[in-house]
Amino acid sequence: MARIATTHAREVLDSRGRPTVEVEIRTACGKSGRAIAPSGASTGKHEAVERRDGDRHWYAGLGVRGAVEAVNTLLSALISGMDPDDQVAIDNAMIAADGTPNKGRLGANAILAVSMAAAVTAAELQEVELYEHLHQLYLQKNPRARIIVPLPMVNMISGGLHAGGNLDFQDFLIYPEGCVSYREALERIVRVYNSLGRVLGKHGETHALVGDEGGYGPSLPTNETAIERIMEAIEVAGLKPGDDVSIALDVASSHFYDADTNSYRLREWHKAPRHAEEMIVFLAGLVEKYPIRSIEDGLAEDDWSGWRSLNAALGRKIQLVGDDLFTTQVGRIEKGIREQSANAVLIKLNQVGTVSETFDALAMAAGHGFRAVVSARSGETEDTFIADLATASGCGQIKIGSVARSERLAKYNRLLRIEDHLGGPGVALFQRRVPAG
Ligand code: 2PG
Ligand code: MG
Repeated sequence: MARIATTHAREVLDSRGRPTVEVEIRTACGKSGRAIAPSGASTGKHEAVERRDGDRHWYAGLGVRGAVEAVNTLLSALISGMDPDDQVAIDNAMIAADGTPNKGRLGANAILAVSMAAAVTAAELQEVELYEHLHQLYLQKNPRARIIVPLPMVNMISGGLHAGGNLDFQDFLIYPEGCVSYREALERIVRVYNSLGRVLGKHGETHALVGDEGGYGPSLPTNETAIERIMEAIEVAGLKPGDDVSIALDVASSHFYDADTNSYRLREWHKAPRHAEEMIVFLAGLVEKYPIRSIEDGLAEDDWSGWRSLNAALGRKIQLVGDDLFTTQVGRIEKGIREQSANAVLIKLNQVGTVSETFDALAMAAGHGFRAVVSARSGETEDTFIADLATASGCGQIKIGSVARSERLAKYNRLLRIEDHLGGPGVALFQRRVPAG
């Protein structure tokens, strides 16, 4: 059995130039694995806590030297001598050492980077691809899982907290529909992205500036205008909206939800307070008019009764994804299943803080006919772990951001390598359409 000899963390930067935690694990036999924790901007209230120093003289308080220290002292000693293949034991030991329900003491950024690095090291030891190793791990929780190259849900226009508040909705995305391979799907996405740049330019709208995830960040009068521009871009690219390319939204509505009045305040409503029922009518109107296949966070993170009505209204027609609602926590997903609040869950490793708990969330979804979308964060790095995770779990969907900025392209390119490794286009199992619930 190979044993962990050293675990070393350092502070590195994410795609917004903010510090994050990188961890490198080495075994006695000289194998190693490295991983970096991502970081969100539109974070959910119920996420595991990312530990930051708060020292204003170091990266304006955003430093992670405390989290790095926690790895280099406590966690390093804790997992020394353990087998990197023993993912559950490593994760459980770290959870126990932290001792809080939200990993706030040692920091979810510290714990997650160690957890991911252990998986990368185990794959290195076995001399298998990371997705193959993750698949073996996941089979223990979901024996029916298959290896599937995921369908990408790709950001075209950014708003909300990712683009300086130009639009209320956070992401306007597309799905390539019915492609025979991931390689073909990616080409189609880039075609629409480039066409959208020209369409925005034609309308005199900014297309030179991109948001945190590489989507265009124009100021548009309404959220619907963004959908209109994407529809036009699909057609200009010579493709058919709905058949060749469909649309998805991440409304990220927790950020314009006003808890005091239990209402949603959109700029196009002049911030007049409107209740969940009116938001549902608004979203249903968009679904009626456009080929929208998926809506994420259509309502706020604790508006459970609103979500139930939303799912009753639209859940049979489209995918309704809980991101801030579920925050990748098994308990919240279980509640959503029980209360029929949604039909899909967004999966983000750092919302829960370990690889094992992420698998628990995926298995919980799969076991109850819930769809799952593995997702990047708006603060990302060159780390490509999620491309392997999505493939390994066979969940069928991934959300990485747009096809610009290398922290995004690193993952898109990793999926090209994975497809190739699995036998190439047409041979590898590729998710051609949004999976049925
Ligand atoms: C989301 C994510 C990714 P953030 O809301 O789904 O787009 O954003 O990482 O800022 O939470
Ligand atoms: Mg979201």
